[in-house]
Amino acid sequence: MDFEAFGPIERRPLSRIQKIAGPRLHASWVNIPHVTQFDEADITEMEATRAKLKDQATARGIKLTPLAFVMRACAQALQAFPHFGASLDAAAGELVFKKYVHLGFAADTPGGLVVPVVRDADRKDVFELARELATLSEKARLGKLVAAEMQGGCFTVSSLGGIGGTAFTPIINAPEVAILGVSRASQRPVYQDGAFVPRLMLPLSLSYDHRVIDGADAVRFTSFLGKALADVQGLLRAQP
Ligand code: CAO
Repeated sequence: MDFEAFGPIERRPLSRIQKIAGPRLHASWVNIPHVTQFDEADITEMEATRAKLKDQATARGIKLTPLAFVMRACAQALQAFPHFGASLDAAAGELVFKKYVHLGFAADTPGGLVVPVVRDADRKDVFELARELATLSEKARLGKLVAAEMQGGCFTVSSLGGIGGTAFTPIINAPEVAILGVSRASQRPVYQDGAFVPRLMLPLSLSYDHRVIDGADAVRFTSFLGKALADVQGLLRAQP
């Protein structure tokens, strides 16, 4: 396309990350039948508890962000719904179930989008998860992640909640079969016991591979996440 015919232009090369991620995102978009399920979670108590724990976390050098709680809830949901962490081996006609819960999270870096992986997320509490999220995202921003730190994920969380938005349709990070998008929490009127009360609601956008997951299970999964995020004591309970 001759854009110069219409006015001045400038050409800039894609970043190294964009060159790698672009074809992968495209392949996922065209090869996987995506459906996105929207839902919301009441995180009023979770955020009140997080605020109470902030000083304790800071004393341990940890920034306790909502993402750590969301990752904890996802680890619980993946134990309850193992096929959301599986991979499809279409050639063999098999689903591959993994006996581990490694969770990826999308990190925005100056070079582009990368997905570091928190290993054995099901065995980590919110403090450990928060510490690892901070360490990995800092490494990502500095361009210092090694390949092994971006491999082996079972499921990905993409949080845009720190920036804004109400919902989006995340692209599945193949060979995974589902990804959770998180948008910005906001105070909303919720009808409870005959009256509207202000509750802090977190928007969830779950994209899934419809060859592996059906719509009913997707809603069961987001409903489970909603309950898990509303049960802050459950999120804080020590791990086996
Ligand atoms: N709703 C409301 N506020 C939220 C929130 C949510 N869902 N999620 C985070 N916040 C708040 C945090 O509490 C924090 O506020 P304070 O500093 O007052 O405590 C602030 O937003 C910033 O959070 P953060 O960005 O430091 O931490 P995080 O754990 O939410 O996110 C990371 C870490 C690495 C995911 C993030 O920095 C990032 O890169 N996000 C972009 C991911 C992305 O690009 N996804 C898109 C992929 S598809 O192209």
